[in-house]
Amino acid sequence: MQLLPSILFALALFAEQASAHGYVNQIAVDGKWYPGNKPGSDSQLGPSPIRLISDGGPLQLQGSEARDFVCGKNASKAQMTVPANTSSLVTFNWVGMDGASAWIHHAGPVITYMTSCGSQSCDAFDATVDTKWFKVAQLGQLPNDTGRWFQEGISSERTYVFQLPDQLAPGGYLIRHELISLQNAVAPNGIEFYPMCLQVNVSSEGQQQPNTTVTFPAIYNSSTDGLIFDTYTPPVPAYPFPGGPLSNVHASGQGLGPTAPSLSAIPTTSQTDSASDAPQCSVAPPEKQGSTSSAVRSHDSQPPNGRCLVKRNTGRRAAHNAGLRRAW
Ligand SMILES: *[C@@H]1O[C@H](CO)[C@@H](O)[C@H](O)[C@H]1NC(C)=O
Ligand SMILES: *[C@@H]1O[C@H](CO)[C@@H](O)[C@H](O)[C@H]1NC(C)=O
Ligand SMILES: *[C@@H]1O[C@H](CO)[C@@H](O)[C@H](O)[C@H]1NC(C)=O
Ligand SMILES: *[C@@H]1O[C@H](CO)[C@@H](O)[C@H](O)[C@H]1NC(C)=O
Ligand SMILES: *[C@@H]1O[C@H](CO)[C@@H](O)[C@H](O)[C@H]1NC(C)=O
Ligand SMILES: CC(=O)N[C@H]1CO[C@H](CO)[C@@H](O)[C@@H]1O
Ligand SMILES: [Cu+2]
Repeated sequence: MQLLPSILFALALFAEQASAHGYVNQIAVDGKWYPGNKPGSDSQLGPSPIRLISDGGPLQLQGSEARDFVCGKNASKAQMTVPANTSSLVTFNWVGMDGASAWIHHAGPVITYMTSCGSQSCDAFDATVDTKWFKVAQLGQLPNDTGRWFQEGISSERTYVFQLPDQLAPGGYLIRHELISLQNAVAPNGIEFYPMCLQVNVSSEGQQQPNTTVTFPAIYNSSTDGLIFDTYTPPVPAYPFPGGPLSNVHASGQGLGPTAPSLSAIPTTSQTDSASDAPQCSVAPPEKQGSTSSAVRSHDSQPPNGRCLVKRNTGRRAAHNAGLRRAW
């Protein structure tokens, strides 16, 4: 059995070469959807609140530009800044590089940060210069379900949902939403980062300011926990999240448990994906008293400040499990 991890690692590398990674295709605030543009699609830009990246491949610790860790590869400012309220639900629709297939990676954390655009309008805000971010949501492993991660739910449901902090001060914010993929992180420089940024304008009566912040790429250095991690060899330890603990400014979590409102379905067409054969995908209704919700609570003492919707379907799940290790 000692050979198993290295075999899986080799298979993972193979899967990596065969894949083309992905990006956030569109987003919703409280169920209202806004389109994104396909990475690198300079010539056919439509208005979007999602900062455009030049390519949906991963950022790596060695070989990627420092500025790309802020909002993704060669990220450019977006034209729209979309309205939101404190406690609004923000949904990210992750897709594979063709804009229609599902996100392929399963192992790794899902982390979301925010920063104020300050006195500037977010569509003019340059985030690449010493921008200070606070962490508003993070999810890692499914508790005691060794080797499996919430990110798998982004692959199966295509969405990740989190709630804006309930006491956030009003104004323009960039939301930096990041998938980190660990399938190759057994080895140095194998970890992959996929950050994407969204521009929102928050209406609020709140006044809360973050008391700790981080900058990118400074938090990713040789002393950062969690950048080399073996997710294959049981028992897999609890993942040490990079970027520190959740900020004092984060969602209460009340809106994402059993009482979460229904989400509207993902639009199947967008300005960048006009293919009518795009797979129909529905958003799982939030579970009533599901295992995920209670499991999230028992994961640690934090409420589920952000979570993806993992639809439980045993038949599909069994089939998925069969392919899981190869797919990684
Ligand atoms: C980066 O984006 C700029 C426009 O914002 C574009 O002119 C340039 O070609 C892009 N570079 C790469 C490497 O994609
Ligand atoms: C924000 O709240 C106001 C007042 O309740 C509401 O009219 C508006 O639709 C909300 N906006 C969003 C994006 O949910
Ligand atoms: C942000 O929202 C506030 C309050 O609704 C509004 O006054 C302001 O014009 C908005 N700013 C932008 C850039 O949309
Ligand atoms: C390295 O990262 C850690 C957190 O990941 C951070 O506290 C520290 O300041 C960073 N060091 C440098 C030199 O940037
Ligand atoms: C930040 O705020 C949290 C919650 O109010 C508090 O527990 C923590 O000690 C504060 N940290 C600093 C550095 O002030
Ligand atoms: C990944 C994870 O949640 N591991 C936990 C499994 O349960 C043990 C004992 O309850 C915890 O110590 C681990 O942290
Ligand atoms: Cu990838």
